[in-house]
Amino acid sequence: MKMIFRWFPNGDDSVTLKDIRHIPGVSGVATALSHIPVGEVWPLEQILSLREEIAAAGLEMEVIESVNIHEDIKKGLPSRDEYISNYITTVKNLHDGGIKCICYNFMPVMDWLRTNLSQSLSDGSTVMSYHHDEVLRMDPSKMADSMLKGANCYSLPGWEPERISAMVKDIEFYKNLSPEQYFDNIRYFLDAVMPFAEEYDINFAIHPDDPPWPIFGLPKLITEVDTIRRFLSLHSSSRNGLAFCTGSLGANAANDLPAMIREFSGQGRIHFAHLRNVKHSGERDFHETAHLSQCGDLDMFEIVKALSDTGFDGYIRPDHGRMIWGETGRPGYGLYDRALGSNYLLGLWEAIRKMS
Ligand code: CS2
Ligand code: MN
Repeated sequence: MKMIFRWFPNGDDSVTLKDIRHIPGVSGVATALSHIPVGEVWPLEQILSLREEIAAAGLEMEVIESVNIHEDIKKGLPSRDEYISNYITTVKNLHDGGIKCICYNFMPVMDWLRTNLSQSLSDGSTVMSYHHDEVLRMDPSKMADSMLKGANCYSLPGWEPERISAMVKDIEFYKNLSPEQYFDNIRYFLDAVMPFAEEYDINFAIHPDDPPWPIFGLPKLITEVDTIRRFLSLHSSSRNGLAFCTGSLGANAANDLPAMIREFSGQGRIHFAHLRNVKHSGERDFHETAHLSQCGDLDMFEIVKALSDTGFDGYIRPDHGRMIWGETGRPGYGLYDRALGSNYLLGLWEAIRKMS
């Protein structure tokens, strides 16, 4: 297992590589060439120069989060073949650049969604939260504005300008696409790309839908044990795996996360784990919390134990944290609370390993 930390290059992060290097036990970063528009090839030179910058700080770059999937692939349009071919070239270049794991998602239109990016907790910290009633009242054309307003001038992963401009039209498009067709579209993508994942020894880790239920009538893929089983069965290669995000899947209290980890990690299909905690305030309402079990509704001990018991040897990163100690930055991605979280998780990992 390697503990890594998400980091955004090109000055688009309040956290520096030097800061990350000071967190004990963190060996590398999950990062991306996020300035390249979705669908274009990532040039090898740019991958190598990012790798050098990270190596110069004493850290590894083995995980990409994310190589986003062009909307035409998700929609199943004829133009998808060209975007898939670009994707495959990017995979080859990433292999040549030493990458071992690619995280991606197949969420239509938008990536994750929250209704408040800085809700105050009783301890004075702020976190991101989600209230389903507010989403039902949301005007999709204003949604991007309200997300970006709370982003403190940093980019928000999954809320890239090219997505935002097409958002309203895209929501309409998906109204005529059945969940079956959506599964077919990801199958088409996997059939094309997985042979190259094999050839280039790269693990693919799909991120769950966040939140894991339909919004604006959009199809959802990775939400619970059944849909994950179905997704994994679309392509039997062990390279076709998961980024198991406890905060995303855990937003649905019915998901038994340790049991899911035992099943999927036991099959060698979890390549990346995003560990964070959430507190439910209603069936479809939650806010994010510090990583400790006692701060939210997820049992982080059982989650880490399930990973350890099943011989997990992929990457873990602390996911969204609180904003604390006066820090300002990209919501969820400050330094302090994620640093605390990583070391709590490393502590659990060490204790569980030594006791087993
Ligand atoms: C999110 C996502 O939960 C998370 O990690 O911040 O943006 C995530 O990075 C992507 O969905 C992965 O493709
Ligand atoms: Mn995540």
